[in-house]
Amino acid sequence: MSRREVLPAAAVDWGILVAVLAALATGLVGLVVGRPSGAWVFVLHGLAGLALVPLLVLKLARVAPRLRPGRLTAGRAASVLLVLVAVATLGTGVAWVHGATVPLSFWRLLNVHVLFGLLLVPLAAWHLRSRWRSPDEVTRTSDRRTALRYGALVVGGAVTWRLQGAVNAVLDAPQRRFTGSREDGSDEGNAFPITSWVADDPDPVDAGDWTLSVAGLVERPLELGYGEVVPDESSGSGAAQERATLDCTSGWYAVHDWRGVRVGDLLDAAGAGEDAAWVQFRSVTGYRWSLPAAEARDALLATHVDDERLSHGHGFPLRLVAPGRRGFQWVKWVESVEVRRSRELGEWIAIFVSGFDDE
Ligand SMILES: Nc1nc2c(c(=O)[nH]1)N[C@H]1C(S)=C(S)[C@@H](COP(=O)(O)O)O[C@H]1N2
Ligand SMILES: [Mo]
Repeated sequence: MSRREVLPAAAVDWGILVAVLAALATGLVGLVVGRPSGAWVFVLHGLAGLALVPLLVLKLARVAPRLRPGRLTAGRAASVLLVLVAVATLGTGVAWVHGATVPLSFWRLLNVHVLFGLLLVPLAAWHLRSRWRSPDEVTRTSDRRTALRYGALVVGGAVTWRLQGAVNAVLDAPQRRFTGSREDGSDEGNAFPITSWVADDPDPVDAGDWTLSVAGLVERPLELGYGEVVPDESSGSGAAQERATLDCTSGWYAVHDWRGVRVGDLLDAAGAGEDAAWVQFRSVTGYRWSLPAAEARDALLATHVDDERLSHGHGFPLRLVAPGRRGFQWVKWVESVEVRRSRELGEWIAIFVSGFDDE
């Protein structure tokens, strides 16, 4: 380590790589975490992001002389782009945590953060192709002082993490759930955000033409009309009811009283078999998702939200309410329940492409 360096170059570069990989992994996993037991994933995500700040400052201080306009090569231009995207990712993440909003109609700052984060992957991969450092270099160039300074960095990050709550109190920033989502439209019936994951935007479903099919590994497949899933619209007597949180990965959540039929009751009526392991919920658009059978039994197919009939945008006539799951799994406009032996992996594609083949 040269006299003027705070940390050896290899230690900084490897620290950056490890922190980026940790932030990427926790960021992706966080998209499917909906229960408080998974809150640590988001804590790690924040810590990885915070650790990147001083590491990137050190790195930029080191390489800045190489980036003067006269010395710019194509490879270095790509590196500059990488830096810009990294700063944008960190900036949008920090701004989101502190309650910033962007005036981009449909997009929330958290979407922008995810987009920049994903853009980092190919840019970073390209950068690493030509700048790979052997991990041996870290041990060769590091000493006790390096380790102590790294320790200070970690402690500093943890202290910053603690301070963030106080800063938010001063800023009067909106509260976040452990997932990072902010409250929007709870207990207000249909007046909460409408989100379609990518392109799903079907015409309103005519309840008269619509049926719900319950099929697959069952003894008696069912075909139910709207009147059979919502026996008494006004009182909802005999209907299943549940208070649950819809938490969208785009950064908002809403808590509502949902009413409808318990999936377990449908499965019992149809005589679901012993080998039923998964239950798939399919939308009129082809959008679909599966839950493990035991969890699916406790889920609701809702016709109402806070005593209002579901609006078209929220999935009329029937939508899945899957407590503890993230919003993208709460299938709207459900027309089929299929009991299955295994999970269909094509769901992961369907949620991205359904709606594109409509026209
Ligand atoms: N069929 C279908 N169901 C869907 C979606 C979709 O695009 N198509 N979007 C999902 C996403 S990403 C979320 S967050 C919730 C949003 O429900 P809402 O529009 O009622 O708020 O619905 C989910 N169910
Ligand atoms: Mo979502």
